Formats: sequence, structure tokens, C-alpha cells
Amino acid sequence: PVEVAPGAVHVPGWLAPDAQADLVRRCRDWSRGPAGMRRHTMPRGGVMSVAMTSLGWHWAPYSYSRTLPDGTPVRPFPDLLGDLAVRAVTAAYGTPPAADADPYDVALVNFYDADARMGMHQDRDERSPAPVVSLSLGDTCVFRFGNTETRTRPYTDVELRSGDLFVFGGPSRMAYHGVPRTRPGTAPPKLDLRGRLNITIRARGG
Ligand code: MD5
Ligand code: FE
Repeated sequence: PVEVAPGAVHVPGWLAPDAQADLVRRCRDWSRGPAGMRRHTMPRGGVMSVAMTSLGWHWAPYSYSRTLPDGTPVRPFPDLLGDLAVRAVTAAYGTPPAADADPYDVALVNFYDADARMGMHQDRDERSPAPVVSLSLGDTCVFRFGNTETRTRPYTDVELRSGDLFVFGGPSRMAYHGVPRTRPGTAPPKLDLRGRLNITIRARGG
């Protein structure tokens, strides 16, 4: 594991190729239907270039709800992702989450096509301080890890490749971050994935 900043730990190649392929298949299933992949409209009218699927709780800028805006139920949070998050935190920090920590209960699956980007932002919609677990699949991206004060420099650019784990906890939980670009065509051929999937597993808390 590589500590990029206090509480921000990168574990390159954490997911074996078979585990990556299994997660890509599951993401395809979760992405289907009325509770599936969608590009959210921002409050001022812009449409996000990243498409998202919510599991457990529906996220839309900037809040969580129990159902989609039209009343469609959110897909349940898969136990598999809760177990994966606990293993991920343990791998990154060398110690499992505290017994009384908020349980992981929401995942956002983000899909980046060749043109998708995510601007610098903070993840402030959770009420829990639990670390956020991020898993990358498919195309490599440039991930920009910033500071807690501004959406500008200083920041550190990190290449996230298929199978990489990143855990954001402690003082890094509220850092600004974004994805200024992906590297189209760099996904492992066996995944048969054109683009990048990112699974973030969170505790909503409260
Ligand atoms: C992504 N997704 O690659 C990233 C991975 C999002 C989002 O940013 O909001 O869906 S999650 C990166 C993250 C989460 C929480 C805190 C910090 C980074 N951080 O403090 O840097 O699609
Ligand atoms: Fe974020």
C-alpha cells in the first residue's frame, strides 16, 4: 500500500483479474433497467458526463434518497460489496474497521466513456466519517487528489489502473478530488470493457 496523504491509501493491483471480471459482470447487471445507469442533471442544468448507478441509497446531486425521483426503488446494497469494503479497508490500513463503525450501505457505480470527466469536488453527502472505498475497473484514469481547503493546487495526480484500490479516510475523507481524464483503450483486453468503471462503497450514516 502507498500512503498518498494521511488516510489516503492506494493499493495497486488489489483485485486479481478474475475478481475484476466478476465485478464487471455484476456492474453490467446493476446498470440495466429503470434503476440503472443514468447521467444526472446538475442543479444549474448541466448534465454530468459520468453515468452513475446507485445501490442501497440513490444519490443525485447533492443528496441521498430511498427511491429514484420517479419512485422506482433503488437496487439493494449487495452484501458482497459490504464484505469487499471491509476487506479493502483492512488491506489498506492493516486493521479492520472498528466494531462500532457505521456499516457500509451505499455504493455508486460510475461509468466513464472516453470523453467523461469528473470535476474537482468533495463528497459531503454522507453523514458518516467512515472511509470511502474506491475500486477501479477497465481503462486507466488520471485521478487528482487535492486538499481540503480549495479545489485547486496543491494536488497530486495518480494513475488508477484496472484492479486498483484506493481508500480515503481520516483527514483525507473531505479532500477535493476529481478525474481530469481517462486513457481510452487501456482496459485489460479480457475484461471486454470500453471505458472505466469505478465502484465507490460508502457508509451513509445517520
Ligand atoms: C471515481 N468517484 O473515480 C471517483 C472515485 C465520486 C468520485 O469521486 O464522488 O463518485 S471516489 C474518490 C473519493 C471519494 C471520497 C473522498 C475522496 C476521493 N478524497 O477525499 O479524495 O469515479
Ligand atoms: Fe467524489
